[in-house]
Amino acid sequence: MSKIKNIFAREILASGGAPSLEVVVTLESGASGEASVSYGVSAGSKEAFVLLDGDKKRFDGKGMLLAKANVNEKLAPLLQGKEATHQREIDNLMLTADGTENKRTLGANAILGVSMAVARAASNETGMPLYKYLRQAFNISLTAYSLPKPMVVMIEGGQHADNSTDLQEYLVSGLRDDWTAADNVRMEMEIYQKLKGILKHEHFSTNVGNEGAFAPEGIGSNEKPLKLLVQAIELAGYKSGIDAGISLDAAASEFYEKGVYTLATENTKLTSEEMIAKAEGWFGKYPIVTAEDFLSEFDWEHWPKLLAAAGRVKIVADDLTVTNTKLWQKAIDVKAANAILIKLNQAGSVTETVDCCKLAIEHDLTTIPSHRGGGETNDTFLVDLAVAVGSKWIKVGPTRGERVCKYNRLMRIEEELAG
Ligand code: 2PG
Ligand code: MG
Repeated sequence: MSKIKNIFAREILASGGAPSLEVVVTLESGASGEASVSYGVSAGSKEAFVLLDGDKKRFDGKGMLLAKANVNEKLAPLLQGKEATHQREIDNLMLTADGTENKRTLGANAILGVSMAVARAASNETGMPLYKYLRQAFNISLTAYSLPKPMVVMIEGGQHADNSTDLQEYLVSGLRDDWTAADNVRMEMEIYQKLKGILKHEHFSTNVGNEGAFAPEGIGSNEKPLKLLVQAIELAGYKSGIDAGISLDAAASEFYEKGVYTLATENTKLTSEEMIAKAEGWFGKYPIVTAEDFLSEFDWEHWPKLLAAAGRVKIVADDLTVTNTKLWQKAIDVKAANAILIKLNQAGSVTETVDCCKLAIEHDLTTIPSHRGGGETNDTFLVDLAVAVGSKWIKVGPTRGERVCKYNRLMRIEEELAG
């Protein structure tokens, strides 16, 4: 048990070359914790508010000096002397001080940075690894520890690349429960390398997008990547549908307007029903295991129809539910989705993120903690969270330091749990 002595924020850089926030929390005992905050490119409209400076002369308005000042001048004095292991109480104090539904006053970047750094400091204080500490702090007992399998972005388009697919992400998801996390990671990277060879052979660029996945310019088809992934899985010596499946993140809110889904690369416009029919067709033809945001966050009424048509495929909500317990409860009630993408910065505090995961656990639904597109950092909190709440997968890009550090953390945890 130790009280918070000092909280300090600094502006750092995130993966896209724009600022983010890093927070250091020091306790009276001398223990400390550090955390940094990520943010997205194709963010959902109801995500917690990221406070940016708006000063066009600095980082084109994307500076985080206001959020930094809110940590150093408002949150630090508020929390000094508070018991670091009382995470829920600390988060609640910050939410009350903010006073808005989406953290507009202090900024979710400021609040989350403090929230994560407090959890790290407390875990260091208690001598427990973060995943173990989180289970204890939030009394997570319904699920056992689990080592999530990687869900790796292999091809990216949409807002994450130029002139690639309309759909945002094509991923390979590990399926073998009887393999180690390290084996699953190895498989993914072998598939990624084979995919590179296939793309080269077909004269596509192997340049990468925001998340380190290939962004084949001019591919001109939203279905073609599915074929390429099956080929890559098999060429790498794995069985598609048994060792590895395919996941999709359409990020469909980005190409939806007033009931119409515009697939610009194919020069096609589809209704919601036609999108659902497209999904069903693909589900029958490819080893697809999850489909995320296949419909827009503004098209709630069609989500239940998609879920009803999905069969074995898990329907994942991301922009629809933005790691928000109320929206997730609504999605569960209306049967819009049976899996949820979890992003700490969508929620804006550790407590709210864990509560969203717990709601999934209570309903026996799937959680998938995820990286962010253009504003990711080297922080690996999401991996410990995934282990703590028993997530089935973690969604992260295949290359670049801010992505592979997540897989490296996963393999370290595996080693630690094996004793
Ligand atoms: C998503 C994410 C991460 P972004 O839509 O799931 O891949 O993208 O962080 O840009 O919202
Ligand atoms: Mg998404």
